[in-house]
Amino acid sequence: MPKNKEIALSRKLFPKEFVWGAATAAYQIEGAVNKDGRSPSIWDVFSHTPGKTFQGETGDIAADHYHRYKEDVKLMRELGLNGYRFSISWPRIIPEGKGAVNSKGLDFYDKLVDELLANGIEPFVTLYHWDLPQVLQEQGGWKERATSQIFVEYADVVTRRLGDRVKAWITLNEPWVSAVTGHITGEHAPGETDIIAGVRVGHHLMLAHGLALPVIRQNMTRKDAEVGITLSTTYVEPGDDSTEAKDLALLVDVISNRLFLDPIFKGHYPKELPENFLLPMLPLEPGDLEIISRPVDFLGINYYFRTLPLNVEDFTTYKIRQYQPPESQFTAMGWEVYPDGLYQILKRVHQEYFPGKLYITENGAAFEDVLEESSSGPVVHDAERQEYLSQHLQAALKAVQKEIPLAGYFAWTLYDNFEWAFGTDKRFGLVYLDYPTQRRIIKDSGRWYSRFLQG
Ligand code: IFM
Repeated sequence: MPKNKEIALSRKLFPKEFVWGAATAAYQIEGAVNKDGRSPSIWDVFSHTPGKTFQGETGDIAADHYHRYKEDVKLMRELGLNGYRFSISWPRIIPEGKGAVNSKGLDFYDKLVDELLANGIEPFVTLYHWDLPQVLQEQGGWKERATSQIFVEYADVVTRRLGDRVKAWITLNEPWVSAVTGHITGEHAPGETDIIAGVRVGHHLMLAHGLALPVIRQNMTRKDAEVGITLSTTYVEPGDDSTEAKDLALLVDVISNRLFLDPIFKGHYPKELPENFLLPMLPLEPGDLEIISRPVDFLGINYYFRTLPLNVEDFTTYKIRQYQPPESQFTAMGWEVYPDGLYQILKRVHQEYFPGKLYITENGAAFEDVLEESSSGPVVHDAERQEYLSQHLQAALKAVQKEIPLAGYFAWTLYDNFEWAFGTDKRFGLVYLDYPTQRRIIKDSGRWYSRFLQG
């Protein structure tokens, strides 16, 4: 770790009210899948289907957060966080997807929010982070327009109960991933491989977001509350000097970044989409784009890596060959470490879309962590993750110094958890999770983040 970087990077250089947090998602951490009336989500069904996840792992127990939330909030406080981004499990709240509300489900999040506030930690709540109730999937899931309206009912129930205390509401996490990885490549739940399904899902998610906005606004009675959405982003550059790579880079940028940025902030799907591609499949109805482009208070940016497209391997499953710079470092996910991409994305989004306020709602890296014994107890020396965080915080600082309205940073993730199809094989946490004992061990990167936060 270069010392001068650590010295240059100081919390004091960021605005006083900057939110410093970590993020998680319900299915990745909660476990307790059969507890207190929760029904199965699409991820329960998918992960229990042989061959879908690493060694057939599931989120049945995960980090057992449902039972250990108090201990986890204590851990956040120990780290010095003043924000925590988590998601609500829809099948805990409305087990049948629509209709009857399960008060025990609401009670859990009620207690969690109170615990956070009592510890000086602002709750940032995502309403949908990929765990659709399975009963709704059986009726067509997000492919059906009706699901957008059902989401509004669910959002209404949750925000009515927690709206007096939650600082920020995030309607959806990474709708791109729900649509593409869940319905086109099939690597995520519900595991479909149909481009038409993917396009319908993407549009209905956008619609759900727009339809829910006024309802959430009405219910968020906390004075300084905000509502927005979190999108996945990647910084795209051509993989080489060929015309093919340059053209493909433009298209990949349109598909990966602008597909949802444009409708939300400009009220239309990207005009650069080839005429006969995706657009004819859109289940667009009059007035949809006005709903989708209703104003938000902030945009959440999830940034992990740069994309360097060379050529197309198979467009129907969105397989693109990429250049891998030999001098670059890659994480255990095979993602290039490219901190300047974070700055470039923030700058570009600010200049082209004017969201007014930005949060980095996820940023982090998986590396091969090794748990070691030391005289003071178990330790994880994850210097690569520490360096990753430090470099990305430098990029965030540069954005702040250039007057980009960045208001917070949430590391992905608080502790190791169920990394979707990769199960427990990929560890992104600031805190190591020893799954057999459920022991939480702060990694060196977590200690570093904590020292940074505590000045
Ligand atoms: O674990 C995921 C998270 O649920 C959504 N964003 C990317 C993370 C790392 O893959």
